[in-house]
Amino acid sequence: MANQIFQFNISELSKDTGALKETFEAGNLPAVAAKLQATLHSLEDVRLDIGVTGAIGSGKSTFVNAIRGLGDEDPKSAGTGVVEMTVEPTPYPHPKYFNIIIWDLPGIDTPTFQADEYLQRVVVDRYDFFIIITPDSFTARHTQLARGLLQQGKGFYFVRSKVDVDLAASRSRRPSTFSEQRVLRQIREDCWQRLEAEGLQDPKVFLLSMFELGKYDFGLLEESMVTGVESHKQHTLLVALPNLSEAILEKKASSLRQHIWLVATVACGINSSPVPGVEDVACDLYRLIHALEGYYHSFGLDEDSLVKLAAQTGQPLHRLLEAIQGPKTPVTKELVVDMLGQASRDASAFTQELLNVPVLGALATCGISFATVYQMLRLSLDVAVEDAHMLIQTFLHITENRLSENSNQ
Ligand SMILES: Nc1nc2c(ncn2[C@@H]2O[C@H](COP(=O)(O)OP(=O)(O)OP(=O)(O)O)[C@@H](O)[C@H]2O)c(=O)[nH]1
Ligand SMILES: [Mg+2]
Repeated sequence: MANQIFQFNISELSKDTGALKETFEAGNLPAVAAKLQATLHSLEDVRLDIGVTGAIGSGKSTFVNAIRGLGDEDPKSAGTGVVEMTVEPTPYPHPKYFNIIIWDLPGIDTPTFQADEYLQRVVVDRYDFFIIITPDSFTARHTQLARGLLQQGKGFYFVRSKVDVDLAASRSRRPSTFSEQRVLRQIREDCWQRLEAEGLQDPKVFLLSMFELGKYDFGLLEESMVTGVESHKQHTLLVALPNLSEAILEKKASSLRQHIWLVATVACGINSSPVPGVEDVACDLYRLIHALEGYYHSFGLDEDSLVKLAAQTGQPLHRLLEAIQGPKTPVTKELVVDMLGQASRDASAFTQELLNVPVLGALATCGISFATVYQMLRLSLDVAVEDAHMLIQTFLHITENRLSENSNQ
């Protein structure tokens, strides 16, 4: 099993960095680690800009906040309300991943709206893709904008917001025959028909309530955004997305798992020093603190995220902390040393497997360190993934948020 993981990852990575495999085989670990460090940095530095547009009052700013995991009252939130708020393109960096910028764009419903002018005004080239929001039917203005984006080669997703309002209205008007699925299907079909009537083929439409983001189509939107973005930006976007669907948790886990060997090589190959109390293991503890903090941020297990989740779900923080298996304190050197000590007890069998992989012969010199670090990261990631699944199932009651009717997206 371990052999397969390594062979897969090495061949994947060597596609990107041609000389890497040769360097590995030449046994030059510092050179390999330096290259991998550059790869890690480039993964962390990728910039991503998302433009959020739509009519005045459609819910643009509320979406900008929600996708960054913020409520309306957070100091870093975009202003929201019933009077027109967003007049100029305004950048809102993700609170944990500053290289991801969500742009709150002006409304598209000015009397003289022209898509070309609008796109020029908001500097269309700046964005990786757009979200076009409406709380009611899509109009010619939305499709004009979409066509403008198609001409510029920019991707976009349509969001039909405030579906909670439609559902509540329908429920109160026709309580005896109300069917949530039927109302959602009608909204979806109306969106498709109007967009297709305006000449847009196969429009991607996602039904959302910004106040119950985990329901309806948000998980599908997350998956589509990740798949649609350029491949070198996928990991960056993925780890930053809210943990509101089982599918997104699994995708995050798989992307982070693929990087474990990379982090372990850098941690053992650069700035490594003996780990006190853990025999034969030398590594860079700060690199590991950074990696573990990355896991906890991405899966919403850091203190800030747990405090927010407690407030959102009305649960006392200590209940959430009792329920998680992973660390309940900030990641310190002492904690990492302790985790390495635990991992070293299981690492020796793994070390043997590792040394049997020919291309990793270069790592033989630091085989025990590498195996221990790898094992620690792998166990920590697995626990973080389990905790994240448990949190969304137990506290957010999300088990499956795919709608069967949405099968054509
Ligand atoms: N019920 C419900 N209300 C929503 C939803 N999304 C936004 N709202 C509310 O709609 C109002 C307008 O939302 P904003 O996010 O300020 O809309 P905007 O598009 O940024 O508006 P401008 O900046 O004025 O163009 C606010 O009162 C929001 O709370 C939703 O999905 N459901
Ligand atoms: Mg606004």
